[in-house]
Amino acid sequence: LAMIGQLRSAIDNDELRLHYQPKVGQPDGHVTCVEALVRWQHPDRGLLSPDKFVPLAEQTGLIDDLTRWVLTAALRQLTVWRRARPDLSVAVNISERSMNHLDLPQMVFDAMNDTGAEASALVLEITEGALVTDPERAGVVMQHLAGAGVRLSLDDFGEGFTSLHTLSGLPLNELKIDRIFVNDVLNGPNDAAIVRSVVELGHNLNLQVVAEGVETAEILALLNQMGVNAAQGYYFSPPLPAEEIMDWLAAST
Ligand code: G
Ligand code: G
Ligand code: MN
Ligand code: NA
Repeated sequence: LAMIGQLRSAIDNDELRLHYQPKVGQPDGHVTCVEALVRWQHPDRGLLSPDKFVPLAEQTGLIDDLTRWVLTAALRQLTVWRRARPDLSVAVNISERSMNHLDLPQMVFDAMNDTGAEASALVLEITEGALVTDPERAGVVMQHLAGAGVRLSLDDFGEGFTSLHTLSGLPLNELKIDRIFVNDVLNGPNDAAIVRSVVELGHNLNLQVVAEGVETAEILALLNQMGVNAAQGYYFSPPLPAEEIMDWLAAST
């Protein structure tokens, strides 16, 4: 496919862009983390969303180069932001394939060295699905990263089938409740019970619990009653380019 070669040169030629979406602390509204979400500024097709090329990168092995690019760009941006906001951290999404790569920790440490970023300023969001293929290997990778002080978040939680045994053995800091449940929390027959249970489970395991895909004030109010630690979604802000997210942060605090 022509697209593979184009993606290869897009990575090499800095045609990728990062947008950032805040995780808003609850109930105080203080933002301590922004999630980096990659886009491809394609010469003919405009700004492409990750759904259009991240799966391709996963299938072809380009994902390691893409992840390296994202980590380096996000940490470079973060070191600039931290001069004004020393408590800010950045979250980077790690694909299933990279999660099962024993080389991932070294790639992360290299990106920290190249940018001068501290481990504690980085959160890696690992989709729950990444733990299914080889939970033991993923556990080894996570232990290595956590041992160096990198924070780990389990993304899209509730979508997969992580056993409670696996969950309790992993060095996690955060659970992100999948937006499917969050979206239906007011209307779905069981979604409120699911979200409430996940918040309680997370807190019993000493994890921060983040709700993603929050779109209305009513949903946010219910999530606050349930005790979520942070919320993210269009209600607060869509993913925005670096300059715009800083304006948003300045205006919101
Ligand atoms: O930004 P958007 O909502 O369109 O993202 C769609 C999906 O792409 C999400 O599941 C998100 O986790 C994933 N994604 C976004 N950026 C990255 C990235 O840098 N690396 C990986 N592996 N996935 C990403
Ligand atoms: O899987 P991950 O959490 O990384 O996915 C992030 C994706 O979710 C991004 O592509 C982002 O655009 C999308 N997103 C962020 N906030 C909302 C929201 O409030 N509603 C919906 N439907 N999607 C959202
Ligand atoms: Mn994510
Ligand atoms: Na998610």
